[in-house]
Amino acid sequence: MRFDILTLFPAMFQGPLTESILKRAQQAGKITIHLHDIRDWATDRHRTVDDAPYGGGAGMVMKAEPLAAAIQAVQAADEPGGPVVLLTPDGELFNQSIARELATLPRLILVCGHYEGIDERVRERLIDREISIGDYVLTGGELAAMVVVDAVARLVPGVIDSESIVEESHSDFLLEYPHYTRPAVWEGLAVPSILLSGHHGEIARWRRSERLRRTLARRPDLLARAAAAGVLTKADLALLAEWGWQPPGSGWNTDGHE
Ligand code: 4FV
Repeated sequence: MRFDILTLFPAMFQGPLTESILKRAQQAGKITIHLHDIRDWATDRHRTVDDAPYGGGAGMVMKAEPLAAAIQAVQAADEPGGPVVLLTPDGELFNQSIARELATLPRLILVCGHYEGIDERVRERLIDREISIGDYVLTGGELAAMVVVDAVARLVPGVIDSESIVEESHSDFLLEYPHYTRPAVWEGLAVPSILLSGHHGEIARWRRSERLRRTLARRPDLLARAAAAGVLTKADLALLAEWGWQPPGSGWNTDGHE
C-alpha cells in the first residue's frame, strides 16, 4: 500500500513512521510512504502558503492555489489513484472499521491542514473524504495523519502477523482481554491460574468472558454495537444476562427490568 502525505512540516514524520513495525514494513516493501512539502508548490518568491481569513478573525488560512497544485501533482505522480483524505476535527470520527476499510486500498493521499484550516473551495473541489481522530483541536493535521497511517498500515497483509489482529480491541467491537507474561507472581500479584493450565479451550472461554466483562464495564456502547452487528454468541448473551445486561431493544433494558 502506498501513502502520500501532504504537509507543511515533513520533518515531523521522522521518527513515528521510521521506527519499529512501520520501518520494517517499508523495508519489506509492504508499504511505501511519500512525504510532500506543500510549500514546494507555492509560486511567489516568499513561497506563501497561508493568508488572512476573508471576513476577518484570528489566525491564518491555507491558500487554495499551492495546496490544490500539490494535490493534483501528487495524484498525477503515480498510479494507482487513491482517495484524497483531509484530516480535520469536523471529519467523520476515525475508528477500527474505517482503518480496516482503508487498508484494502492500494493508495491513500493524506492532506494535513494547519493554522485555522484550509480554503473551503479546496475541500469542495479536491477532497474525497474528511477524517477526524477525535473531538479535540490539534495544532496541525500531521499527528492525525500519523495516527491514520499507523492504524491502517498495521492492517496491510504481512505487516504484522494476522493472529494478533483477530482478537484485539475493536476488531469486533469488543475490548481486548488482559495480557500477562513472566514472572507468574509479581509484587504478590499472581497470573490467573487458568492461563497456566494449558487448557486452550478454557483459556479461550476465559479470555472471551474477560473481553465481555471489560467491554460492559468500560464501553457498554460498544457492546450494543456488537449485539447489533450480530457478533455476540448465545453463550456471550447468556453470560451478559447473568451480569444483568440485555441488548438494547430486546424488551429488557440493560438494568434488567421491563
Ligand atoms: C484534527 C483532528 C485537528 C484543526 C486546525 C489542524 C487541526 C488545524 N485533525 N483530527 N482532531 N486538526 O485537530 O484530525 O489546522
